[in-house]
Amino acid sequence: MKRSVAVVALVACALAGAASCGSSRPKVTPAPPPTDLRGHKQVAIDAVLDQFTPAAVIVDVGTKVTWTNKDAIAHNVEKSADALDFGAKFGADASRFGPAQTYSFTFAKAGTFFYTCTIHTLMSGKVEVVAKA
Ligand SMILES: [Cu+2]
Repeated sequence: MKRSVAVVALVACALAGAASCGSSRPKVTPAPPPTDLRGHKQVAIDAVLDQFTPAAVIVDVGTKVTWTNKDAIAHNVEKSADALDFGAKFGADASRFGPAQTYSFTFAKAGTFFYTCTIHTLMSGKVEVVAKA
């Protein structure tokens, strides 16, 4: 009986694909694909449950992005340390991004811009700005 359970497990493993099977290597969760919001003049990103949602977006050049803090605690929105120059002063500190506060920035140049909440360093996001086709 034990043997047939093992065989079933092996078969299930093979069917599910090698990646999901038994090794002790840490699982690497691929980042979800960015949310494609091209074609919108304005885009909204929430800071909620200590996450920026959606965390990664694609927008057209000239799009106004507005972050809204939907948590009960203060966050900030700051350029990541190694991020590209956003083309203008970017960011809102915690005194301007408390609960229910918003921050807006219009992305005037193309590029991939990384930002973060420096209070909760796992909170980070990315705005891919592309020239209109
Ligand atoms: Cu935060």
